[in-house]
Amino acid sequence: INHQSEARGALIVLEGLDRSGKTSQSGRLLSNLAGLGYPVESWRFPDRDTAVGKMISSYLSNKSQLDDHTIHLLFSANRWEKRSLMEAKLKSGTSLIVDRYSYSGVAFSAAKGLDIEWCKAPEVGLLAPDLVVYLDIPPEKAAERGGYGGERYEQLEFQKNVARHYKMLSDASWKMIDACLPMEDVEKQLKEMVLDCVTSCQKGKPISQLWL
Ligand code: Z5A
Repeated sequence: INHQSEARGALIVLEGLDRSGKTSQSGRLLSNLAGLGYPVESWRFPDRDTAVGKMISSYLSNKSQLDDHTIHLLFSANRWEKRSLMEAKLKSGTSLIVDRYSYSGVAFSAAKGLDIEWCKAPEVGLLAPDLVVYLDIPPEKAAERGGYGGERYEQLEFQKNVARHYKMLSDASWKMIDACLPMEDVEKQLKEMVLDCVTSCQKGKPISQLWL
């Protein structure tokens, strides 16, 4: 099969609490799609390699302090830095698997008490995902998984609050996967959902923008 026609790529976003398995599943999905011959890349936000990303990274590891509004705008700016490249990739036929996006931006800042509409405003005009998959895990279960607790935000009460805000942001278009299932089961469900989405993008579904 030739997947390399003028067909555009799909923008696939994985969301979920810390330790829900986004990184693991991004890797598996990347191999699965690449194995089927689809041009695909895996991205993540924050992108810690840019100048803005370095400020975010320092904040997350508690090496610097920033006002809640300031860090919110930096997370958003970090997505804007990548917007034109993202659009170019999609138009050239490459699908992108993105680990966290604007929904993380809003859910985490709103969980700190910032107004949700204020949080959404700087995201308006970024590219809208073609598919949002939420890896659903109770915060208590996530906390039991390895490596939890090192960075800012990795605290149970805060994660519960983030989960509530994700629920407020989700709509009927989101696909949910029970992230407590074995990794292979999550992988299989994710692959099926994503193949459907990639196909509809190839058939000409237009690229749209967030929250307009
Ligand atoms: N943040 C924000 O505030 N505003 C924004 O705009 C954005 C982000 C974009 C850094 O994110 C923080 O920035 C994040 C949100 C905030 N803070 N928190 N919390 P990050 O992306 O750099 O880090 P992360 O997303 O929190 O975490 P992570 O460590 O990458 O988790 P994960 O990707 O979801 O999970 P994982 O690494 O694939 O798996 C975690 C462990 O669970 C690992 O040991 C796995 O082997 C295990 N695992 C995974 N799946 C399973 C299953 N199915 N069964 C059993 N065990 C499993």
